Amino acid sequence: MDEHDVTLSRHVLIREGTRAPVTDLALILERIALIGKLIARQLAHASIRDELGYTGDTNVQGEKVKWLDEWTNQVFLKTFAHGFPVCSLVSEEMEEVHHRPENCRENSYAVLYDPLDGSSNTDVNGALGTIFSIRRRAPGHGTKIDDILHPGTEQVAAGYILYGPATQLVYTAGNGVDGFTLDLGLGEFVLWRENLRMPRLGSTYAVNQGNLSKWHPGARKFIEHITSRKDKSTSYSLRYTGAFVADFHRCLLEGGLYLYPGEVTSEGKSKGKLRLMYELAPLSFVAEQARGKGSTGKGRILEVNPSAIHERQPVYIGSALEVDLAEQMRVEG
Ligand code: FBP
Repeated sequence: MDEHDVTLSRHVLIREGTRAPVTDLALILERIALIGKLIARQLAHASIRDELGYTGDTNVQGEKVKWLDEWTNQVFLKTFAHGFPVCSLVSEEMEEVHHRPENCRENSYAVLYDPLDGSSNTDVNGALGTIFSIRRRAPGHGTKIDDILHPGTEQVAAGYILYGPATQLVYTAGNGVDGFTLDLGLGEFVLWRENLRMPRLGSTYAVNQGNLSKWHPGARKFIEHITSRKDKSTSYSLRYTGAFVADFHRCLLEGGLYLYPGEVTSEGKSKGKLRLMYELAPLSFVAEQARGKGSTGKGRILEVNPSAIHERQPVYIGSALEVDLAEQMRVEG
């Protein structure tokens, strides 16, 4: 081990200004790091072990479940089985909160997560991710979730793991954003970048433009506006991977915008696809801590008061100037 190699747990323990005690954070992030290593290893072999494709089940979102969606969710459940100080798990793949009363103490936490983001990429060896959000639990809450259904400003930590050519973990605990790369030889996440700052302006945007006709006219005008520039230096290129985590990671490093506008329903309402509690709130926390922004198109995602654990919202997230422009152009009316 090179003396310069700063591992994740060592870095967490010396982090200042965090929203939760670093000893609690180190325990929780160490388990999330282990989950990342297990998933990265599984993804590398899934194709030759016939672990791709669908299970035949449908999840709480009404989506067909991929084998890897199910497997990655089980990894979270097993890894946090003896997971003090985490006593509750909320997953994209589970309808209800998974609660472990034996792990409850004065200082207890819930982990809300999307075990495998970008699952349409599993069978084509595309980029994938895991997204996590850590929140305090009020003592004596049991399986009731009213103490979790609060705005994203109440997260104590959040981040993601990107399974790309390298496996990288990026997180914030309320005092800046740090990035780590999995050193396969060492089996450890080693510090790669500290205090990441998102450029205020980028030159790429990520969106499923195939949904254009379903959007609010404001969102269509916005895309037209940023793609109609003749001058190469101010025009935008489309970069869409099919995985929110991978597209967000590009915005974090190079600037730019990821958007998933709402689809206008017959009642004229705007229905988002991505989930607020374990996709949008955690990445908006990271974005803001890196001087970027996360918006519903009408306002700050971190100020949205959630009404349900699997609530969806439209999203415009990335460089501050692009998100401001989207809001000014009233993309969601
Ligand atoms: P999952 O968490 O179920 O993968 O859904 C989220 C997501 O896959 C994002 O990662 C991605 O950006 C988006 O949905 C892709 O949606 P679409 O296939 O409609 O473009």
